Amino acid sequence: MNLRTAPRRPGLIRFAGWLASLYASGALLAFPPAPHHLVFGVVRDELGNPLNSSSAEVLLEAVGTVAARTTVIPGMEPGANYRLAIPLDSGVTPDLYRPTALRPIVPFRMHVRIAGASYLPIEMTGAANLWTRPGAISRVDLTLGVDSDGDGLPDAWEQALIQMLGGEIALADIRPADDADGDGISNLDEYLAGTYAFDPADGFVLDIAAMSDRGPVLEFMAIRGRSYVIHGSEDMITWTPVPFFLPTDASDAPARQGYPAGETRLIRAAAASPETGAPAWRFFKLEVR
Ligand SMILES: [Ca+2]
Ligand SMILES: [Ca+2]
Repeated sequence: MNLRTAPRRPGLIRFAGWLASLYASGALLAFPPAPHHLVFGVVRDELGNPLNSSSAEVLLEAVGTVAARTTVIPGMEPGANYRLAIPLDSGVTPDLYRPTALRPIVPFRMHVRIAGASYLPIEMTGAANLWTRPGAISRVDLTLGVDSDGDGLPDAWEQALIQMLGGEIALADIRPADDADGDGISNLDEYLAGTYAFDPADGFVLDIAAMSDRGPVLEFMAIRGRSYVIHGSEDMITWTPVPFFLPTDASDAPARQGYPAGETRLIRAAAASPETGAPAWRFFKLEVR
């Protein structure tokens, strides 16, 4: 029997050393973990109103375990009442840096828990979403309630609209892109803005109510739970946010960048003067979140 021993060759040793260093660097990639994926948005009730209770919790569940949770904070910031940092693993090694960390691609679902009851938001009732982007920020608005025709509008909101339209039509006759009251605002946009989709006189309107020494006074109906930002333009092409003052603001208070509505009421907003050298605002529009 001939036993042959492979000669030691410097080149092979260097190659093995290169492999070892590659493995070591691969292990390093798994810790620290990939950056969190930040999810934020609005949790709305079945009538479209942003949740006004701080006893609600948003939970992200993946593979049967709760990976992250946060509390709903009414009026937290314009256009958001929750913010959830989701731990993501870099997925390089078999062991997750912590048991609840998500791999870069994993199905997940978000639940909302209120007073011990768990609600699956409409947006999560289809196929589970995939999580893919460490370090990114996603907006995920969540709507509670049942959406039996799957059009994104909760049944309760559609039924209320059907009653106000005479009760003769079915859920399937209420479509998000339709304009039930013919005021130029789609049913979906009325749902999001909190305006009456059956009343053409109730819409999402921004008026110039007066001129003050500070500038134009703009008027709009603010709906509880929504946030509003005014934009101005000189040419209807380039728009910039317009800071403004409310009549109740102290004379030395800084201008507001937006208005989070704690109640439904008419708002009169005096636009601040544009910064020196900036174009004058001649047109205004209102954004609701
Ligand atoms: Ca529906
Ligand atoms: Ca409408």
